[in-house]
Amino acid sequence: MSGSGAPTITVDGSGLRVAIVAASWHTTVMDGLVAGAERALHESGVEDWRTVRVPGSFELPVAAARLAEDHDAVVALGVVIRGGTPHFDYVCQAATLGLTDVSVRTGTPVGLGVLTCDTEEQALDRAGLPGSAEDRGHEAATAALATAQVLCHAP
Ligand code: DLZ
Repeated sequence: MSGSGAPTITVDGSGLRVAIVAASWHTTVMDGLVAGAERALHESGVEDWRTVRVPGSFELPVAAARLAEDHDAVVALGVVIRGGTPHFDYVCQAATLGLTDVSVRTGTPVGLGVLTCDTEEQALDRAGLPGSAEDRGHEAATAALATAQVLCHAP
C-alpha cells in the first residue's frame, strides 16, 4: 500500500481526551511514530492526553479496549517486521482485526498506526524521522481526532 493519495486533514482537537498506546519492539521506529502522534495532538490543540506502552503489537488491542472506555480517541502504534516464520502474519492480523473490533464495538475511534513491513528500512521510511518519506504516527493520530470530531457532531 502506497502513501500517495493521503488527504491533508486539519482538525480542532481542543476538548478531546486522547490516549496513545504504543508497542515497544523496534525502538528507533517506535520513537518516530510516538513523536509524530504526539506532535499531531499538540498541533490540533489537544491538551488532555496520555501515552502508555505495551510490550508488542499483539498487546495493542486489549490495551486499546480499556483506554477506549474513557477516552474520545485512541491512537495505536506498532511496528511488525517480517521474519522467516508465519508469526508475522499472526501478529499483524491479531493487531489489525483486534483494533478494528475495539473501534467498532466501543464506538471510540482508533487510529491505526501499525506498520507492517518487510524490512526495517521500509519501517524507518514511514516513521516520521528525519529523511522519512512518511509520518504514519502523525497520520494515525490525525485520523483518530478527525473521526472523533465527526462522531461528536453525528446525530
Ligand atoms: C514475538 C514478536 C515478534 C517476532 N516480532 C514482533 C514485531 O516485529 N513487532 C511487535 O510489535 N511485536 C513482535 N513480537 C511480539 C508480539 O507482538 C507479542 O508481544 C508477543 O508475542 C507476546 O504476546
